[in-house]
Amino acid sequence: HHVQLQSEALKEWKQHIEPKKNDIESIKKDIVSHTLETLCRNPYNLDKMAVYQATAHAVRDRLLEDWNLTQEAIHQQNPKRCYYLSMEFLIGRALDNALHCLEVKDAYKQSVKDLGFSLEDLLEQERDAALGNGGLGRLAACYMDAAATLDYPTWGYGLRYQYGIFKQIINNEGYQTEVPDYWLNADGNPWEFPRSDIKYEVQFYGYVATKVNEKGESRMSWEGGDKVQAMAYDVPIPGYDTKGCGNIRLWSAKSLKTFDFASFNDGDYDRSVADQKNAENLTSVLYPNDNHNVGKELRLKQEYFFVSASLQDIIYRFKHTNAAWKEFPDKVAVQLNDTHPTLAIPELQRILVDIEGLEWDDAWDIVTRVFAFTNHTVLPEALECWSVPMMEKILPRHMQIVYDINLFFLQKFEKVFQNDRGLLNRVSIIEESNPQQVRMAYLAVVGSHTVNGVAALHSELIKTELFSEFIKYYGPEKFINITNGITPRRWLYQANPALRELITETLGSKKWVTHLDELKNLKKYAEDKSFQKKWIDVKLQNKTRLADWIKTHLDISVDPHALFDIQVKRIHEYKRQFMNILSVIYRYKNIQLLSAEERKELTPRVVIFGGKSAPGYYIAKMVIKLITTVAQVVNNDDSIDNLLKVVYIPDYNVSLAEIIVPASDISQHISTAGTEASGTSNMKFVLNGGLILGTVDGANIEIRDEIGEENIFMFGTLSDKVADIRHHQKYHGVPMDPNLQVVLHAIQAGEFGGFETASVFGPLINTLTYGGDYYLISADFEQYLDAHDKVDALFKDKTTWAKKSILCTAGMGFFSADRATREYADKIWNLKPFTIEKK
Ligand code: BZD
Repeated sequence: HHVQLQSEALKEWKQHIEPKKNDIESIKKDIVSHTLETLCRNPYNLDKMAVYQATAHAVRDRLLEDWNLTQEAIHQQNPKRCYYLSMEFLIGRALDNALHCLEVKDAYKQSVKDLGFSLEDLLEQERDAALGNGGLGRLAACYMDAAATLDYPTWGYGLRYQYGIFKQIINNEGYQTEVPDYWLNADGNPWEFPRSDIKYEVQFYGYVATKVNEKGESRMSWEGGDKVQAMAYDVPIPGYDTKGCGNIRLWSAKSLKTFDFASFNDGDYDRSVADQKNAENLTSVLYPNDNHNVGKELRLKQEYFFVSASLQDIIYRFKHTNAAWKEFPDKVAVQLNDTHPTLAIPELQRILVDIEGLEWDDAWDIVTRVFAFTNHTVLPEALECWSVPMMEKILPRHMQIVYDINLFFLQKFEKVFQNDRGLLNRVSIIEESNPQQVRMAYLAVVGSHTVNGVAALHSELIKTELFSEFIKYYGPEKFINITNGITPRRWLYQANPALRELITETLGSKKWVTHLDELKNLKKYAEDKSFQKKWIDVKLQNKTRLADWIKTHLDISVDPHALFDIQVKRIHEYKRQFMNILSVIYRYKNIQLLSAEERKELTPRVVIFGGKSAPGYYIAKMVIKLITTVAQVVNNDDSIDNLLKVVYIPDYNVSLAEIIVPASDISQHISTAGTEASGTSNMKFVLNGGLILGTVDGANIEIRDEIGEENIFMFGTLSDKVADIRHHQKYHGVPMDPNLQVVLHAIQAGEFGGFETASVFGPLINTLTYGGDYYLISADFEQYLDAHDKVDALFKDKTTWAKKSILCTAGMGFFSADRATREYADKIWNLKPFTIEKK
């Protein structure tokens, strides 16, 4: 760290800095001066990007006032702090969100208009910060919003990937292709602050030696190897209705070796910059797999780089308060967002024992009082396991520490369950495979004081399945549930202005924005005819906005009065987009059979899909190909009277979600029971008055309990029946649903894309037959079609539909990220808000 300068004069002058003013004249001045001075542009040399940048700078100046106030308040109050360690933050755009949180959007709109531009145009210039795959990364972003809004002293830590999740292009043949997302382009990112004074060294490889420390004790020491530098970038996170402002600190890898002059002088220019490039590669790209672990060496290095830099920073800040190590757990809580940051556990143990000279047991006591672990999946293929030889090479000392953690754990375990060797093998952090593997989820359980699942069913499943053996030792209290939540700021207030205004006008205040339970007061209007009319009109506006987007970007015409049926999420077999498109084919073939008279009874549907497949996930990519192929056929078939349209929205991301989510009549959340830990888009759709067609899985269950079972379409095998059905299929084959059989025949007969294309779908169809229908598509198909019929029937009854839609929104108070974040603070972090003025 740099030598810190003390300047009394600066402190004094700071008092004289006037807060920014939010009248239109002041805002205009600020935008113009940023255009001229920050960007060095002028009226002869302007484009939308430049005006966006200038506007963003003007807004960020205001955000920084709050950021500085917050740091000062926390510094003075010195509360316990919480750090949310996540390899992903799927933030999306910042400008619109900041304008809303600071409550200056109208003033900016007018200012920008006076200068000759449209604010909505400028907002579109911003690239999404897409540093995440899906639900896990978006959850982290929602929790940072809530923590900032509630004035919790909570910081996020993450990685500053130069390439976020790839941009998805659907090519002319209807396949997904991937293009790198170079979001940190030459325009610069006004929403981050490079902290060139905050840098740490991170070590890799090398060997372990024994050393005698100052106290004359023998200690292990990690020596040699490579070093890479981590540099901090801060991303301010606005809170709503507070002068507090949160922060996410992202690490970027820089080389310590600037330049190899020897190679340069030899004329070997490639070599002279190679080390630098190698080091910087560490934080180049986000791994694009969700719920699938590939075990790549670079990923392990990313995880350690992240954990090492974050812990050094946390410890540096702690030491600044001159507290003793034993107070560390009273001052610091660290939440591990899935197992990705789990190396923090052996890393803190290493720092305390090897470097700080604590005894093992004292160190371990501190470690296990600091960390808590959130599990997001029970899918076996998603659980992180690292090969022991690989860890030994890259992190030799950590490997030893993990062995010791495991040994001491098993010793205690063995005292209680003496002769059960099978059990000891099953709970071992080391899996005795060839090569051996480190089970990161087990390490996270053993090194944390609390483990939580993300919805009630999921938290039960981790207790009864994934971690059932650990309960025998720890008891059930260590394992708790905190059902996920979403931020109402981005997902209603910002994304759905028409509904926001209607709700605020009806409830008579904006209190609901920070107290989402207030929405329950909408219930009394559920049957009010004039309110229903306004409600229906809001939905129609939002559907029209999406229809316009589809027309402009995809040149497909859809009728906003049709039923909008939406499934947008990562493409995964367990999420069953395949089942959805199979039912669409069933619907299509049915329409073909109907007479003109019968067709009058039908509800026109627009079925909308969106979502990315992991680039290496062959079956998921085939699902996309099937959907786009069906869309081609259906949308060009004039004989079905526009009763069905199928739309694939390419490159689904946070910004698109803000347009899509408010526009659903029905959204689908149809995972095989027991596979979707929670789901969070289900919450977003229902909050915006969309009904759900879903399975008895994840948070769907709690949504049903909150809004009432008469307001949700649920179907399908229950989770406790899934294993039996799979077992039965293995030995007796898959009983094929007759309607499903018809659909599969149609595909195989070349009705979609001809015979050549049909053969492409062979492996996809085989997932339903050969070796069993693992995700139970056939088993659930009949119930699924029945549920669709009920949706069609109800949609004709506009009044009842409107009533249910209102009751959906009214019942969603529980799913606020504010409630979830408070639960983390109370049940896990033991964290109180700091004191700061309200706005
Ligand atoms: O986490 C998701 C679950 O699948 C959802 O059910 C749940 O709602 C959310 C939030 O709790 N998990 C992920 O999104 N997981 C990943 O994206 C991921 C990323 C890298 C490695 C493994 C998983």
